[in-house]
Amino acid sequence: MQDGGGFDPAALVAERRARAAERWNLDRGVVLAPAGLMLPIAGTDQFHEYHAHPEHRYLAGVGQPGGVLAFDAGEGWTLFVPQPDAAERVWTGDGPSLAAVGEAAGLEARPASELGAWLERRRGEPLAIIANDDITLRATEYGVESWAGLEFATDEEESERLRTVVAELRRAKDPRELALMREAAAATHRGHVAGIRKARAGMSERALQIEIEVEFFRAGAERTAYGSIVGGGPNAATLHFSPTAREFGEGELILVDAGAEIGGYASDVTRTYPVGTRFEGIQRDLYELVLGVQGRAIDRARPGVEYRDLHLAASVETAQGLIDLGLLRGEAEGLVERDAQALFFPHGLGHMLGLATHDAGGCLEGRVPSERPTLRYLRADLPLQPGYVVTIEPGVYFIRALLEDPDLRRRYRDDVDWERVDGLLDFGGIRIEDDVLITEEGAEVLSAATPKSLEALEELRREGLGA
Ligand SMILES: [Mn+2]
Repeated sequence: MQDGGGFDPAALVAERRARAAERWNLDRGVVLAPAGLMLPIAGTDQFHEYHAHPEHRYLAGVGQPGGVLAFDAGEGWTLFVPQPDAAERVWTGDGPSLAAVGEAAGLEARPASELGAWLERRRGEPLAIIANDDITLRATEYGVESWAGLEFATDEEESERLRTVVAELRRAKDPRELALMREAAAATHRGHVAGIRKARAGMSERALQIEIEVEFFRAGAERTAYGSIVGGGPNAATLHFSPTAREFGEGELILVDAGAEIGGYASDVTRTYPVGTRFEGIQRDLYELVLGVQGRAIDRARPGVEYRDLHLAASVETAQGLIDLGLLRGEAEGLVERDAQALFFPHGLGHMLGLATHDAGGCLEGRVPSERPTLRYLRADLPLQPGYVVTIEPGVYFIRALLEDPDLRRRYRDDVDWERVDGLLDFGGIRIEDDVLITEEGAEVLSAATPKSLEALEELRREGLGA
């Protein structure tokens, strides 16, 4: 089936499988990539929201609960998909036909009831399992009568090698993936703009979350890519804050980190804006600082650049900005060597984005995350290449858990103007996050439409408040 972008989605998924098989380079044996099963909510007859394992979804192009993508080194790929029986069809419907699933996958799809016999014919062969490895424990739910009876020689190390290959392939997005990520970014844009217009003093974080998410869904989102973060005032300092009934107060900032998911692909965008119509005083200074750091990081992002270097440059610039504002004292590079800026910017510059919000393959093989506060939460450590999608999301926060820690206050006694910091403990925080596609020439911001300049945000706030 031809898509609007002039490519054939099923053929692109077939290409992914061909690349994986080539790089796996197996002479014999079997690889299983189960999607995962529906997970019951304990004590009820309900299930958690289903999310197919991204490795299955990447290689199969679909993500049916209980689906298994199977590979035989000699015969190639087969997709097994559960078919509901009559009783299940009464309650949950027929579901997609085998033919439809197979067409989307670019493969012949077989009923899951045939998986047992397919495995039986390969009894005792070397076996690797990627994606969801629950099949050895819950075989009957995948339609396999007895796992132990198959006498497979499962090889953990080999499974890990094959997983790593898939994670590496997933870094550079193909045209179908990029089309979905653009759709997700467009839906996210609609939600954020609605939020920026509708926020006001007296509205709760939960109410704003609903206004934003309803636009995601109206624009085609299947789910939110992650739990939306909406924090007003001091709550904006909590990096992954779950919205509450707390109402926004006059003069506060609102931080919204929320993204739509379409076709399994995530968008991840953060905007920070005033409850009123203007960023005031220190809000304005700190917003300009974070916006400058973010803009320069995006400008530097291009093929060959180490993501870690972008993060370190952003750390030095954040330190310099905090020195200029009188919150830190000393010299920026020396402060970063001692991790002083991490008191205010305690997370990484961003991460890979795709079938997961924190997508696979973020660290080059062999690179071990550092324990240093500046690097501890850096989720991407690799040279950027065309087709990679990363987030770039610096921030500055006043986090009580760090700034009231007596050990940290002692360690950074001379580096921080503690009196000023103590006056800002209820400030909250500022984060600005965009989704960035690395291109041959540099970078394209997929979320560029969503306003972030001071002027654009203030104008939208005036419009929204009718001011
Ligand atoms: Mn993010």
